[in-house]
Amino acid sequence: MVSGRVIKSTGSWYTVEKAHNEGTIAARIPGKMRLEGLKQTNPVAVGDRVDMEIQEDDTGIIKHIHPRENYLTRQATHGKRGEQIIAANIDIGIVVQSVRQPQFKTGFIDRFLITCEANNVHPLILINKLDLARKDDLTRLDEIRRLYESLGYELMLVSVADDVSINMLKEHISGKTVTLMGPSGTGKTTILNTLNPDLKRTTAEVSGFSNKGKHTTTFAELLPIGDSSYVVDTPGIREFGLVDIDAAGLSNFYVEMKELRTQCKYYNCTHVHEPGCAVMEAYDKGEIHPERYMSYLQIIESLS
Ligand SMILES: Nc1nc2c(ncn2[C@@H]2O[C@H](COP(=O)(O)OP(=O)(O)OP(=O)(O)O)[C@@H](O)[C@H]2O)c(=O)[nH]1
Ligand SMILES: [Mg+2]
Ligand SMILES: [Zn+2]
Repeated sequence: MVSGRVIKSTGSWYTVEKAHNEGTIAARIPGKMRLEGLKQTNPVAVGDRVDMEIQEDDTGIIKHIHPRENYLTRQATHGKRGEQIIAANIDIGIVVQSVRQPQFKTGFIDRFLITCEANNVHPLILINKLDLARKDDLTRLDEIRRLYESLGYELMLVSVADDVSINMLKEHISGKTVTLMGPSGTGKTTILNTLNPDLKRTTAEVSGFSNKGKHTTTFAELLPIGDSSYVVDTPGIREFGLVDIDAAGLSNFYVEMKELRTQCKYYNCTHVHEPGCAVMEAYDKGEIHPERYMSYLQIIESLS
């Protein structure tokens, strides 16, 4: 058996890297494994560590997938049911937003953070296109930075034309496997191309009419940055779907609520209208940021 990490998937063939700079093996999975895929449409995902049996023609048959430390999913596309694993064994999940074109939404960030909390993924909030910021944007960005940093999250402001900011990002992800997720047009692919100019991946103008991107990126792959990092670019998404989270459990994934919720009178308190709610009490005392509580209420509503 030979072990390695899946860096690319075409659906029927997988590219498996034995170790950094030690060459790759083209591998397949036995038909049986496909059927075992439960909720997900892809049984093997990029980022998976696998054991392969090497055939006479030097291709591999994947026999075993190591337990995943974590993974992120998205709704399957092309009318398929279920969800698709974007990548497994992710060191940092990056949510990409832009200052303008399109304008960032804290609701999107919160949904991403909830997903990371629920999936054991370390998040980073990346706000791009700082060059487009006007004076009032800067005040708002400062507010947002203080809000998320006070909750213990990391936030970086970058602009692809600003080498200093891009180098800071490069430094931050050094040696790590990271995913880039966010709305179309926020600059995910442009950031990737700036981090590794050899990649030359397709990007698109944000259309002036709708101010939305054009959903340029259509498949996922672990792409190398320097000689120790990997980035997974993903197609833009309009909204971050929350899988397997219900109203009574949502506050588990709000870092400022998860301890408090155990002090509520009712164990299944949703912190919206219940008497004896410790979360609402904390909110009234100004201990929970209004924006976060508002986003919580909006998400609760979307869940029911
Ligand atoms: N002003 C400015 N424009 C940027 C910046 N980064 C990216 N852009 C532009 O934003 C547009 C969209 O960039 P993409 O990289 O294609 O966006 P994406 O997030 O990959 O979009 P999808 O693949 O559709 O999800 C392009 O016209 C980029 O040139 C930046 O820092 N500043
Ligand atoms: Mg893209
Ligand atoms: Zn409560």
